[in-house]
Amino acid sequence: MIKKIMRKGIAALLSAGMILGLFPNSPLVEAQGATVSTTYEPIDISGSLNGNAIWGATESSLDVLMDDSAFLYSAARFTDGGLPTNGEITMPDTKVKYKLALGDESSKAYDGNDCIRLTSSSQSRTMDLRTIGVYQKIYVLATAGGPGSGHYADFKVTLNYTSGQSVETEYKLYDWYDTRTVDGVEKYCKIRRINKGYTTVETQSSSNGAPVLHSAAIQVDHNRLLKSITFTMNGKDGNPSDTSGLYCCVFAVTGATPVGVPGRPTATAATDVNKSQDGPCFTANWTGEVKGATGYRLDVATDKNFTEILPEYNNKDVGNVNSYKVEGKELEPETTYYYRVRAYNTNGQSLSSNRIATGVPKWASDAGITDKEATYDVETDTLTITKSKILTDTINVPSGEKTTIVLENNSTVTAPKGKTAIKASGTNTELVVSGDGKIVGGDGTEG
Ligand SMILES: [Ca+2]
Repeated sequence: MIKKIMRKGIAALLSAGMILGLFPNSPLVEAQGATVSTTYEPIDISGSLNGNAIWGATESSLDVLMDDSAFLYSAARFTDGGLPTNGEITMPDTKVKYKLALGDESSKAYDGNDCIRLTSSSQSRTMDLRTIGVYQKIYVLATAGGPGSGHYADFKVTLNYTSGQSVETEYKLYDWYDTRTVDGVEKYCKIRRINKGYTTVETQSSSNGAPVLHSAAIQVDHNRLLKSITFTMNGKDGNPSDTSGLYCCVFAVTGATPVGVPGRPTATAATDVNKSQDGPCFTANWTGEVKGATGYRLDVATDKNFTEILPEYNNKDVGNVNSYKVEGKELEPETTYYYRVRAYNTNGQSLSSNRIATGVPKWASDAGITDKEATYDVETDTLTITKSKILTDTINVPSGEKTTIVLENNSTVTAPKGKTAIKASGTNTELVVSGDGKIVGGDGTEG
């Protein structure tokens, strides 16, 4: 029987906020194990949101503006022209799927910051990809306020790769009341807006479907790992000195694979893990049922978001195999590594597989928990403790994330003397402790 146990002391340390979790790591459209046309993977932009352009379900309309005169709104406010409360938007022609930033419940949709907003006083913003990926194209859903119909904001998107290169793409971001057809830019017309100071939907004076959001595709080097994207506003009609009254808002970013790439492979548990001083190594494994794959590329990192990839194992072509021994001078003893793979064929690479950890995360080993006493699932952020343990230090779960600790086999976790057993702090941190085991204080009292 699973019972939820939580020490009062722990509960008090929990932040009330929930992790946003706006964008799942799994793609919205996917056909596992088969060659697929194009897969779209919404990219998490939650860490970069600095603008509030959508009137959320419960927030004050006084806090919201897209440009200096109007704002968008959630369908929780008005269904006519409101942005969907699940955040999912599909473009009418290309069927590109976006996921807009929103709260974790539809009753709170779009409350708080909901876009990357560039203004004359904040002309550039870099978005770090939460999980670094390989794509053929990046789609950006954005719109501009201020240039006026027939004009545009000069808008730059810089793709920064883990290998060090940066590639800049420049395009015209048209006014949200500009409904002309532009090559390569698709319009999303199912929105309306509310004027500043009002709480009712603007009377639509035009019959042309404005306002609109613009969706544009940007080519990506699909042989490189994309690390971050920098958005820069560069003036009206190509004049960098004319930024007054211009507003550029990015609402969502989606990555797409090339057409005809293999389906996403499934990584499986590491074997032959050796963390000793004498030649640390492990074998990475994945399933071989992916049709159409002619080979695989492997990433190995020291963090689960792959921001610290080992140079030797950065998008490494390991050939058409289903396991690979990871070793070499870059590997340190007593260290947990994270890996994932992508299948490729002549068309390009699939989306990245699930991630596998070679042992318990650092926040667990820092408290004295060893790989023999616990297992760790990266995708669900779950640490499962299977043996009784006297901690050498407090377990400090990562801040800003949702972590689950499961106590199995009636295991007892004993707090270090004079210290808390488990601590969660920081905003948007959530901790769930469950299982049939228990936590006791360092003095032997029931936790
Ligand atoms: Ca909002």
